[in-house]
Amino acid sequence: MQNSHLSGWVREMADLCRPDKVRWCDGSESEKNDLTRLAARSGEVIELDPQKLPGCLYNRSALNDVARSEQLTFICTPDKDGAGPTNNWMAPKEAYEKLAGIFRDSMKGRTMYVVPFIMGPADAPVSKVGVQITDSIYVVLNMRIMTRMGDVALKRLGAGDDFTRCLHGKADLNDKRRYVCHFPQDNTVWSVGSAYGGNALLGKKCLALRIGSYLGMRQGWMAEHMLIMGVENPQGKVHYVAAAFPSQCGKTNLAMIVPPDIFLKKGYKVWTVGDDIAWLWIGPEGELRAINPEAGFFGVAPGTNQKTNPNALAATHKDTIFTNVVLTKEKTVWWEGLEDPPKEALDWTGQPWTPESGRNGAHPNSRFTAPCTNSPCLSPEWANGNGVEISAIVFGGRHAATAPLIYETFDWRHGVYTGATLASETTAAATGQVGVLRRDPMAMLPFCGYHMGDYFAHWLSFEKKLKKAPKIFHVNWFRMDKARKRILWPGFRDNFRPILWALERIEGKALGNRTPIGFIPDDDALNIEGLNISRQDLGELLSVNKAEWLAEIENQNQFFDKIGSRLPSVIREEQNKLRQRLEKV
Ligand code: GTP
Ligand code: SPV
Ligand code: MN
Repeated sequence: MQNSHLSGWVREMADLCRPDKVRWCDGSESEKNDLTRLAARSGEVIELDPQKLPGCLYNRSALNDVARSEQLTFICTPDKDGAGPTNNWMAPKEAYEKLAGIFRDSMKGRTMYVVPFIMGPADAPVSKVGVQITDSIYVVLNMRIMTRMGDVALKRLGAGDDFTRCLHGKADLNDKRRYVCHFPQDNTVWSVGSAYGGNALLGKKCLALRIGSYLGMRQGWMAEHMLIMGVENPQGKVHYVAAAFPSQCGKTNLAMIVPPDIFLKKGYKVWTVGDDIAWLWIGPEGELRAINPEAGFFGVAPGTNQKTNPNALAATHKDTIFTNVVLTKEKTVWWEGLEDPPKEALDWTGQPWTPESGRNGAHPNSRFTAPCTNSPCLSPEWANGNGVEISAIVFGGRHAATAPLIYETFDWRHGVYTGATLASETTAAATGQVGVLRRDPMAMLPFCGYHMGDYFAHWLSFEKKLKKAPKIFHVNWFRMDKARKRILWPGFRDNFRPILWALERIEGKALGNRTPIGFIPDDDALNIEGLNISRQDLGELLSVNKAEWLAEIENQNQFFDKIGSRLPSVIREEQNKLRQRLEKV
């Protein structure tokens, strides 16, 4: 071990946690096999059928540890204002002391794994090195898929001190003693008491979004909760789209979308660059560029099937880890929405389960961890360290009413206002009530590592720097009929249609109706060839209701008041302009 900063820190953490052993991970295949064997022996994972699902593992989490714990997630800046009104805050000294108390001796009888990793391609100038310490083999095996892990990261780090220090421990998986704490000033994350997803795979939401967004604000780039997809037209021109939707609102599905058959026949193709996180910066020509800092997909299992997302499904057929899904007798997996339910199986809690048992077999936030390289539609540019040029930014959420299927904002400021006021009904991705409308600006409410008002200002600051600003759109796949019984839009593959409209707008080809909220597809501009949808439903999907929108604006004010004096005046100006446009009609 050459790097004294790293070895010193690891020694310090080992002195705190007192593991029996410290094991440095190199990322090799033999190490993977060894760790798999150890985890299978302890029951931490179950090896699945080697013929049907080669290299695949099954895991059940603790019953109280099935989603991100937003209430237990803290931004620990020296003063409370640094974290802002939308984050939980703890003073750094208090947080270190409190968590040290839980970490102390917590790895006795266990092995401490040291996992060096890179977020981003190994050679990309914008990539960042992290080192995660953990006592969970399951976490190591996940990090191995989700990041560039092992020697490659040590090589990139060299003798330097520039790495995010990520300490993770399961402790006793007690949610009364669970904390996910971020120390942006120290480039450090401490997480204890959970082994699930974003709480425990610290490269993902903790480094790539919370610490990343803070670094981006300081250094002039952006870390966003966005998928990146390339849409290739029949002439072979590829436009890249970055889209921010809150958790469980369709990023993975859109990132891997298979266009409807009529578009496939015409020669359209979609390429996935990333499905959850984008790092964006301004390129040499004043264009917006982006990379996917991850190397795997941590995707929602329920609802994924051959019809909704065949590409995601295909990505899970080898070298994949399944968490909290149904385990069949044949050592294969199943979840709600998948074809061919098993006759007899064990549910995500390990109880006997049949399709007739009247309860879900898989947890609603059950997930697959699959390497990006398993994806049949992976973009040839996915690991290009110079990123791809973004032509369009899309914001979206779950709205039963108000927001139409798609609209185009008038300019960057109006687009930033639209992102800043993004709202969505809550989902199972986080612990808490499901289906409640909450403001989730840029889909970053749980992930912004600093003051939300400053975050909006950071977004606005790009206006001057962007010579080729992408157009900004808003979509809603979840609008319901008046009785709130039925989702009006078929969604999934057909989401390609509004996306295509957006790209044709960029090329100046498609017509849009100017409305107070932005441009909406002209009756015939949205290609609905081969789609079975009534004119009435379509009309409703593309309608703008003045009373609903005025109420929406009123509702935004509560959120603005919460942000307080650091809300940039441009955001209120944009809101006023929208109100004036609405009042004119
Ligand atoms: P995170 O990984 O939590 O960030 O989620 P995500 O944004 O990647 O969402 P994902 O694509 O996994 O979709 C979440 C859920 O929404 C799944 O159950 C999907 O089946 C469902 N879903 C995705 N797209 C659509 C759509 O167009 N219409 C409807 N009705 N449901 C959708
Ligand atoms: C999300 O909740 O947005 C996820 C899953 O992508 S987790 O990694 O648990 O944050
Ligand atoms: Mn996500």
